[in-house]
Amino acid sequence: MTSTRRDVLRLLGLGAVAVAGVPGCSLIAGTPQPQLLTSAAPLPRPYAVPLPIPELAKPVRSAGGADFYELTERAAEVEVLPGLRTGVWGYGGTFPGPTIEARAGRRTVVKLVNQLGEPTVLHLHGGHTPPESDGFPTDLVAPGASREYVFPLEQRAATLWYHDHRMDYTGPQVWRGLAGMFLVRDAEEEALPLPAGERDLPLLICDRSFAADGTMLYPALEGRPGVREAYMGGVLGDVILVNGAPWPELRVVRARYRLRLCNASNSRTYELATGGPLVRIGSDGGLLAQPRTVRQLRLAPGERADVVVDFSAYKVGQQVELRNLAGEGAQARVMRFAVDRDERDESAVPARLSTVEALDPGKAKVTREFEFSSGGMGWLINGKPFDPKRMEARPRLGDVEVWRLTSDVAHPVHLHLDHFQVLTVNGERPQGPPEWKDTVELREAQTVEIVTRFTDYRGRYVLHCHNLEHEDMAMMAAFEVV
Ligand SMILES: [Cu+2]
Repeated sequence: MTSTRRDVLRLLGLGAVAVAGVPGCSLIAGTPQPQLLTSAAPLPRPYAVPLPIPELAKPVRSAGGADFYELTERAAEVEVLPGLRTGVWGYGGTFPGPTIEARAGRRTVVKLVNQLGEPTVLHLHGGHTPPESDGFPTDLVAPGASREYVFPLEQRAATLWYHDHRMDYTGPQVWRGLAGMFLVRDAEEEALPLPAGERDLPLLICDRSFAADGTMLYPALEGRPGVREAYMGGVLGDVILVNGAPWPELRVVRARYRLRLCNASNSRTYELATGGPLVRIGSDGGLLAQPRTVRQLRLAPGERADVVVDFSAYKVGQQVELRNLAGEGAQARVMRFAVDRDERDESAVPARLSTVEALDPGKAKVTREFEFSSGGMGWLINGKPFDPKRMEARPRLGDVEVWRLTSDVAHPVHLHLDHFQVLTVNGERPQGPPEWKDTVELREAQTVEIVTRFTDYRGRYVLHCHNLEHEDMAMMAAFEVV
């Protein structure tokens, strides 16, 4: 794999930068949008497949206050569509990978063993991680090699996920299956009467498309020239998978469930709704201060939301669809809950969940600008394609900073190292008290101001678009905490 999309980008880079630098020109009209790949495989009717729950990873050992895991990346054949075999790249050979359950403040060490034919990089999305373990996109684990990632997890309980983060190839490698959930728990959250055990459900949502033989379709890395570039706006699948199963169904009891919704799609944004109330209790960075009831929930790639749904509002025999109001046809469906039987429910959603410190933008020493834009044959931040050696910012450890992000088309922007709070969207304060985020969706032609504080670790990190095709086409910037 010698020629990459990056080469194409470099060839066209100068012209692209010049065009992108023209303010107010009508680039948006010609800016690539995500493209739908249509499956040739026979697709199951919705809700015919039971919802799988990924296995919990077991530590290979625990010592010195740390838990040690081994994750082997390998190719495997799994049944995604009934009756067909699909080749995946999976952590532990499964898609999604096993769920890792960890405790805040307890060191979790993951040894990544790469048994694939391509280099990989592991990133714990939402992890407050030292730089050498954060999965900088050029810190490659070569085929046949392994690497230990150390996660101190000095952070709040939260729904995180882990996935591949290799420069220029994150899109195809995540698409092939390299993603899994990672739950951080803590005593504060466990003291609350929230639904737990089997009623605390990780739901990793992503879209894929399949060739007639069940192979996952993805615009070819090599082969016909220009195919990859045709999809630079993003790749959309026509099958919605939850925990790796197409439009699955789960039998539920008449009780509250905590749904840990994670949008692991390459470029699809969902607008999730059940027709009933969704009680939001958590965001990317853990519990909200208070629950907030919503009717629908927007989730851009990389974002998570924890919601409680009370199925006692339904009768036994009723079916509750989780729909995607942003999708059409089959892509408007996600999964279904079939209300199966009565059960005693001692869970509750307390009116106070946690304390969320409001970061004060008045304390910010610096305000930085990051412009996310199209560069013709790629994507740019501040007019430049990603260069892992160039530091776009050098924030000082301990400092509060305001980052002003602007977009042309929609970009879900993900900041590594520290969580942030959204201050304004197009100049307006968002509704409700502050919450901790690590990914925020910039919608078309928006300006979003975030405030963050750089804590604990000096070193190199990245800020990037989490539309994985945008990310792979260079929409990333490195920064160094000094
Ligand atoms: Cu983007």
